[in-house]
Amino acid sequence: MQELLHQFEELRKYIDDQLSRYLENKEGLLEGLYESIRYSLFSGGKRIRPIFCFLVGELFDIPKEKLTATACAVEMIHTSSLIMDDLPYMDDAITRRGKASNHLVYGADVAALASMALLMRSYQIVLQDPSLPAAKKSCIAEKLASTTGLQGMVGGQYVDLRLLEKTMSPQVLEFIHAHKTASLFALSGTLAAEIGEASAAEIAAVENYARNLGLAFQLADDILDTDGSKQETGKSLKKDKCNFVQLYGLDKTKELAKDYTGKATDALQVFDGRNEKLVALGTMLLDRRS
Ligand code: GRG
Repeated sequence: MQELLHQFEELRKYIDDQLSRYLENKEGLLEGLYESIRYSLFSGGKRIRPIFCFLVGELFDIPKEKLTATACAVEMIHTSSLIMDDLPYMDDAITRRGKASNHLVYGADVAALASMALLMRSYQIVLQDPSLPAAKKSCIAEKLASTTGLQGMVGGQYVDLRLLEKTMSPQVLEFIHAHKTASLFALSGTLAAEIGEASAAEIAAVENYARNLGLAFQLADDILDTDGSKQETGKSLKKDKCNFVQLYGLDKTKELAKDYTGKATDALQVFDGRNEKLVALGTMLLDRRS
């Protein structure tokens, strides 16, 4: 386990360096906007999605360089969505990762631009990546767009903002988290599998693992929202209109998180003998306190 934690730390450093490289500013007039982007991008995120991308890459012996743009693109999308999610006309959150939300430091106008710029930059770094063949790049860009757009995170956020409070149903809540959270997890893993020329069965196994883990991750988030502290999570708590704990209670939510983690682990059987790191990642996410 110690070895794995060390590997994650090394990967985090690598991801941070690469993100800095992708966000180098060569235009003085834009410095304020870059500052706002860097403020959120380098504010202590766990980098779980790109780490997952690299772990799947290991299953298929993909050199790290070939996954760098994709892994960083996913992290840019994640940060873009956090900045937007915190805006006054969305969740109106005042803290994120233990710091004031982006819009409280730079203004809602600049925060919205920072979110938009990160999203666009994510597509651009994939499309400009010299290590990927053109067909692969357009396939990745299409998947990035569908996961973030109407059929993905934007759709999930709409249902969250407009329909959740009215219905308070488990189906609606699952729809929201499948689209807002699990879909980006799934994308990180399946893109790595596709870059590694995995078989259809292997890609399906990674997707199955990631979708279940993504939901377990969200359940753990809702548990932390109830029994965690602001110091642990670094964000405003109890802002949810309706979450799994409110629907099912704390004990049942903990049980469900375990069930989804179990389903995620089961999906890895096809990688028998080389799936230990992904199994460990599942346990770490289930037990996380931040
Ligand atoms: C701009 C792509 C885009 C989408 C617009 C605002 C929106 C639609 C969607 C919101 C999606 C969202 C914020 C989902 C929450 C996902 C979640 C559980 C975040 C916490 O992830 P961690 O714990 O965060 O990995 P860190 O801080 O470690 O990076």
